[in-house]
Amino acid sequence: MGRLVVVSNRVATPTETKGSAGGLAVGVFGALKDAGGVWFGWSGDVVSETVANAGPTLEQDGAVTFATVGLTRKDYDQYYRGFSNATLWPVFHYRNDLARYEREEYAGYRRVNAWLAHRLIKLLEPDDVIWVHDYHLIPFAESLRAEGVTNRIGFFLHIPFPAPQILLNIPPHEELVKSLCCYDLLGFQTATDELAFHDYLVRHARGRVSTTGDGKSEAEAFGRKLRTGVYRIGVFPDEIAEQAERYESRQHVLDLKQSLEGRKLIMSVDRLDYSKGLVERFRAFEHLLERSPEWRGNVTLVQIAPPTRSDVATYQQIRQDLEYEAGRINGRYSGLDYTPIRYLNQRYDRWKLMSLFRESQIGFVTPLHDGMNLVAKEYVAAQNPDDPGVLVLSIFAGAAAELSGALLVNPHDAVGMCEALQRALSMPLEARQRRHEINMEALRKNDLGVWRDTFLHDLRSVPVRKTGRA
Ligand code: GDG
Repeated sequence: MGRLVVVSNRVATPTETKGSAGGLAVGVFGALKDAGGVWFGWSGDVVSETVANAGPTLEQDGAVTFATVGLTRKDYDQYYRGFSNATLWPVFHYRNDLARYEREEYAGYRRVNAWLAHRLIKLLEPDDVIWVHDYHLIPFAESLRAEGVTNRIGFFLHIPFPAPQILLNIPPHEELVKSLCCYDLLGFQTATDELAFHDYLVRHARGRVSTTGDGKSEAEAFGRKLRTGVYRIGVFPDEIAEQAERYESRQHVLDLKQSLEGRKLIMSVDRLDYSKGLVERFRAFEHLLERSPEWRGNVTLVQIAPPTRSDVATYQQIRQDLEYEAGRINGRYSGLDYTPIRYLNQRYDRWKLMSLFRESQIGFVTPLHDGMNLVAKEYVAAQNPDDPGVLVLSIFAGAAAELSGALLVNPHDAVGMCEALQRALSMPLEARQRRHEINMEALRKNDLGVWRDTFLHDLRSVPVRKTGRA
């Protein structure tokens, strides 16, 4: 079996792969450790051109090499802040209204992809299998192929793939899809995303899609053949359950409990991003207080929202909007000893978060669009099976297709969300337990290991190419 080479915009540090930093890093690292290999990508540093070109910096951890490069200010602005996060991210999340398109940024995006691919080449061995992650790196395989690389290359899209009519808003949509067709295997989070991609190929690229014997799809477009599949990302539920229980008796949980004075707790955790539906969520909670006076003073919403991409303008706006809403609602419903919304604009330790989930009666997860949403899965895994909380989940999270024990809501319907909260707050123990069991079964059946191993198995089964250029 050849080595594994993982390519992602950001590379986890060796310490981050060891435990509490995030499930994904741990999951991907597990596969790297088994096969041996390289994790390649941006270090997160903005550096001078000389330093950038001197990279990659190598750090060895057993059979795994962490290989990172810095980006120049111009590359960071055009590739990361620009086309990736101000064009692709909003459009792929159906927020064309927040997207901008600049030709220079797109050119920078392609230039950085080509440059990154070139820097990886000297680390590659002939049998390596290459697994590229996410929207920052759509043209990466095309750049490798242009340099004659024939290795198997797979791509996993962590965010939604938009319906063609939405994708058409990005002027170079055809080039992007053509670039995707340079991969051997494309993985999507949900059947809806895969279908949207097929739809584009058939209706806008004169492509063909067929089903293989093993239920996977084969596509042909732009003179290239590739496979596509649905690989729903998961978590390691038993590890989360264990850690959440272990942290349950720590001081932070005791402090929280004491401060709640017997009130019910609704928990939400999201990166501060407009795709997560935070403003709509606050308004739904406001409806609850407005329509159900019996809950005033008796329920608290804790929203943890660590800032991300804070140098992108649309992210500054969502922060302002949210601060305004939290202030307005708290002004309206606070008492001398009661604040309805506790809005925490900071990052917390992972296991601390899981123990807070365990303490709460509701996990309120209502993105407007989300590839999967791991918070929803983490919330379920962290519950105490003897007295589990209820997950209130948006129909627009990829996770909604699996977690049929959740109360599903439309995040644009404030009253509907408020009704789901009312239902969850007064749900009898037996019903909560039944729903929790259904959700846990789904998590165990399709955990992070299954996601990773099926993708890699399918990628390794693709016939190897004879030439780099497709
Ligand atoms: C993308 C896609 C897809 C959050 N706050 C803190 C913290 N987190 C952790 C959560 C969770 C992760 O970050 C967030 O994952 P999500 O899946 O919810 O969302 P995105 O960041 O948008 O991820 C998404 C995912 O990729 C994987 O494919 O599911 O759809 O958008 O693990 O717990 N972790 C810590 N402190 C925090 O304050 N430690």
